[in-house]
Amino acid sequence: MSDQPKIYPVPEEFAAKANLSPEKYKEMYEASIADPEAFWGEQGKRLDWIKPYTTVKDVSWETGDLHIRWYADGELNVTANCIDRHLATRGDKTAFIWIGDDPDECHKVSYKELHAAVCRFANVLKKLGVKKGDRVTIYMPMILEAAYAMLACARIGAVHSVVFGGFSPEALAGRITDCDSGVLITADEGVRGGRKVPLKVNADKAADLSNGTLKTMLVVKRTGADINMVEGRDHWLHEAAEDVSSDCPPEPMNAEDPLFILYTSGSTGKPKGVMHTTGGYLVWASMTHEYVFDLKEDDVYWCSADVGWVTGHSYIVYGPLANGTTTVMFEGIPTYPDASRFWQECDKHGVSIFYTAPTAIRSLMREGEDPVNATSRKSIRLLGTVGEPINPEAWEWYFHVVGDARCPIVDTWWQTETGATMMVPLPGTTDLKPGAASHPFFGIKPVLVDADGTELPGATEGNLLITDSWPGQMRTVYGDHQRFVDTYFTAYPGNYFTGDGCRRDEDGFYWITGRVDDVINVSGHRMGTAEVESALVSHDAVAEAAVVGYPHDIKGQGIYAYVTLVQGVEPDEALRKNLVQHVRAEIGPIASPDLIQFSPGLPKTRSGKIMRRILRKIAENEFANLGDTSTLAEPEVVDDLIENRQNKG
Ligand code: 6R9
Repeated sequence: MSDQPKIYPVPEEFAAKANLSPEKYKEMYEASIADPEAFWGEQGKRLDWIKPYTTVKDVSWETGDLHIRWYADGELNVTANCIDRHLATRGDKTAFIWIGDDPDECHKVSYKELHAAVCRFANVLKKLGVKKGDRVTIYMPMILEAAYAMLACARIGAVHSVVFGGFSPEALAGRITDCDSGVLITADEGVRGGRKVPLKVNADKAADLSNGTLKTMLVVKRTGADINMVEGRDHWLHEAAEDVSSDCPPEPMNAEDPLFILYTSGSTGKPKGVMHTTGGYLVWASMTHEYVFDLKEDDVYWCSADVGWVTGHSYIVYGPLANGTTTVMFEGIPTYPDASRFWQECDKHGVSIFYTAPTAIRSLMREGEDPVNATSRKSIRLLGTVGEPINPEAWEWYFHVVGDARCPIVDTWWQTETGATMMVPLPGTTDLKPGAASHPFFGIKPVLVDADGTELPGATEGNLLITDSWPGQMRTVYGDHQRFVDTYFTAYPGNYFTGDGCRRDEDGFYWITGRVDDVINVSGHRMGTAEVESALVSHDAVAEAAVVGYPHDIKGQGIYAYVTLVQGVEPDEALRKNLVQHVRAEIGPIASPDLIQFSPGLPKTRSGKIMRRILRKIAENEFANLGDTSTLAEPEVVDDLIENRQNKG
């Protein structure tokens, strides 16, 4: 790559029909910053309110009195907005296209059918005793019932906590107990890439580990596997739904009532329960979905994420349904049965908007152009990415090979905490620079600062802050408001600290450079190094562990673990495998260390702090560039680390 990144103008055919223009973006953006009250007061009207709001924004980011409220006296129901209000005009329109792991399996659900399915599911929850405000954990494969379960909770005012189906029983149990969730919705098994995932078996283990927190399990039959049902605790959905009505009135919710909790990794401690509320979140999810994807009524929209992540919440379920969109839900993986799968399905269903992650693009790129060229992809008009910075090579491949240079790419930067997209090259409004998150969405004011919090003007690089609230901002860390204050509002008082580094170029485009904290991004999934470390040290053979990220061709970042063994234990290959297995069991396969280096000692300061900077450099193969090592207690440790560095696979 040359140092000068390429610039692509908006493809002409796209620009001619785009909802936004550069002028319109500028006008709306300026209005959103000049008078947020007026701007968001107007945007709130995109929803149907049972009781209209009379106040718009009530926010303080002062650490002593931190509160975030939007539309605070309004009442609404999320599912009334995502389903009921479409029935008159879009009742027969397809809400979901479900695509099975097996290419022969596919199922369409109209808005009318969605209404009945969600109402029935909601009535089952009621029958099981679920009440407004109760926390319900959802541990599901990518089947329609996962979406029905989320919507059924929202229908009756229960708070859902979706846990990714790839997480281990231990990780699931931790999330169940943290939010005191008495009900779990799961399936007998999941199916991905032709392989079965033993969800109910995992759920049973999690129930045992939850110390009695979990009282009720609702089980969806997916594969028909022979599973253990516990009398009095476990219920089959199909049996429980036999005698319930397909009508369930939507519960009126205050705009600030919780909608969901979603656990995400941070730089310290156990995962945080990010809490989102009802009104502001839905305004934000629906508005960003409309503008980011240049939405038209007849679009067939496919976001390939899993509902276990925030992208699945905002951009498979809530945003698209609030906008009456036809949204695709895919059970499988991009390379099964072969690397043509995405594009074959796009052709089959006439997908017009396709949104995926850089890691998926890189894994397909490795298979070459033939699997792509074997398909038409003519229906696609817009492409998107999310989850991590996209490297320019992958961007170019996506643009030229997948999109035939006809389709803009929306590189959407955002976080679980932000609810939905914060920065993006809005389609039709800007030239495209491969790898740049580009420009702020309406209402978002980014600022770059140095470590002391001094604002850096012009073309520069620094830590990324956001200066003012937006409706879809997380409201708190569930059960630990102080952690919310400490994590996001304390380092740079008066601002929201994203944890990301960012560069602003001479044209004013923003480029996310990656995390500046101890969070690594593996295949677009956030992983706290501290979490992997504590999983490692929970193994009997391990005395100490330090985990860092290193560049990985497919995953973006790989997990590199330095492990010091307890006295008397000899390192060998069997132990290495055993440690990987142990981490998988503690957290899940996504946390598997890619490389483990056994090291007699770790580089520490005289006060005992591990110098991660040095460990990162060694993992990155940058021995010449270790920086200041003068504060090391035992400098010779570093020589050993360099000598025994593991090779990147
Ligand atoms: C939506 C989501 C958030 C972190 C975020 C950043 C990275 C996400 C990105 C991106 C560069 C993009 N990230 N999208 N970096 N360009 N388009 O991924 O949420 O799982 O909470 O991760 O992911 O580092 O801080 P989440």
